[in-house]
Amino acid sequence: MAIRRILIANRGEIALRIHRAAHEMGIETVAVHSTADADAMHVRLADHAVCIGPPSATDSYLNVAAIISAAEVTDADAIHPGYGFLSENAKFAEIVEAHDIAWIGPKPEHIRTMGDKVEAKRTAGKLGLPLVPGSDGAVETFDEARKVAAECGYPVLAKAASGGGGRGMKVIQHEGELESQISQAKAEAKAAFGDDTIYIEKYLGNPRHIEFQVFGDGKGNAIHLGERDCSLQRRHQKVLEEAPSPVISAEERERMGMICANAMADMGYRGAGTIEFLWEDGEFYFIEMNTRLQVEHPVTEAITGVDLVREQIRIADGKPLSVKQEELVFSGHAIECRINAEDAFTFAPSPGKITYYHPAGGMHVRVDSGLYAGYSIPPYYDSMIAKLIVYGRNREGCIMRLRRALEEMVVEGVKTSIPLHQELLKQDDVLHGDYSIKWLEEWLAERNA
Ligand code: MV4
Repeated sequence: MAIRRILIANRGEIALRIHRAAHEMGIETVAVHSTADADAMHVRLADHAVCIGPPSATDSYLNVAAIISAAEVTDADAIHPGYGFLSENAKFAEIVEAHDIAWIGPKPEHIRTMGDKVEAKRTAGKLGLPLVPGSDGAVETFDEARKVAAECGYPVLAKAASGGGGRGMKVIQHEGELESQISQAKAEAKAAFGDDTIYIEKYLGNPRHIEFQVFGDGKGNAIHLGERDCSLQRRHQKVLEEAPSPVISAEERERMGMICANAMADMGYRGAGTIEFLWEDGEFYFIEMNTRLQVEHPVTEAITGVDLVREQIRIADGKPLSVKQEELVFSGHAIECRINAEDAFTFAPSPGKITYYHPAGGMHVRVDSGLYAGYSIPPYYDSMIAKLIVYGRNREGCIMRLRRALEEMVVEGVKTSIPLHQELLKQDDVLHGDYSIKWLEEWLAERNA
């Protein structure tokens, strides 16, 4: 019954992160990897390793049959999907469970609901989460769109129901461009997702991206672990995340957090989830829910002391949440810098061999990374090679320590985004926490002008 051996259906730092949690619980691990990842750190550390295909993710990390076969031959009794790849694939979750393998993730029905942004918004509304004003579900005709747009006031946004990550999203500034923008949104959505369903929302001009971490036991109990501010993004890629948000008071955290936790309890949500909001002028507006562990989960771990991966495994094993809401204490401040193998200012990818590596260390400094000297970063996957997570008693102390840690960290052989982070942490707006989702791209545009 109890989980003894977890297959990790992922790669890179998150595969290592999951391996560490498992081993700390006395659970064995199975690494599955593409031919390009045979020398990865998590493959070396895992108790068992199975090569599941060639470099292309479609043929390896997205290859359902190969992954299920690997679980069968290694006698794994659970699968952790990490983030990306198959983590939010409801069909895969169903297949895993149909093989009597524990799925370390939410119930497939909840993954499916939240994957459809129209369904997600309807569900969130029913559960009492505040929504962005807009259409009640999908918009079928231009007339209907015009009516909704007039009600919420221009500008509005056409969004793809199957979207996420900003694809199939079009701003409509005024009624004159409504038909052309909707047609374009539909065409993009059809091409990207094979589904041209769209819905309409009031366009928020200068919001922050603030997300709440939630956890449910699947039996009607749920907690929240506060928020993360992920507003510093470029092309929908987060660059730096922090917890708590510089603009959210303890009262506001408690109020919104409880709305989120109660919503998850009501739906019987199981496992880790993130409820994403846009925040503008003191108001929260639900946009999406992610039914997976997120890249930036360590900042929440730093300020709560809760090991989120351990918690995921416990819940998949039928155990209760290890912490009650009243017992959770938010303390101090944490910031994560995503370190990518790319040019710090052109953002061109920079794969290749690491000739020297020295991670930062010291008190309250965490580096999640599978890097080592001699490792070759393959060109086939995303460019994130390390996460530097720093904790401090307060935001100022955290930033001072983060600057110190960035000075210490050495990655040679490839270009990295370390210089970008060093530059960012000198900017007054960043130091003051005074930024929205537009800040980074505007700053980069100015700096390249
Ligand atoms: C919005 C918005 C403004 N108004 N919705 C982008 C991806 C998707 N997850 C939601 N997104 C947005 N939805 C309304 N009604 C602006 C964005 C948006 C954004 C959101 C979060 C973080 C970065 C962003 C960058 C550009 C646009």
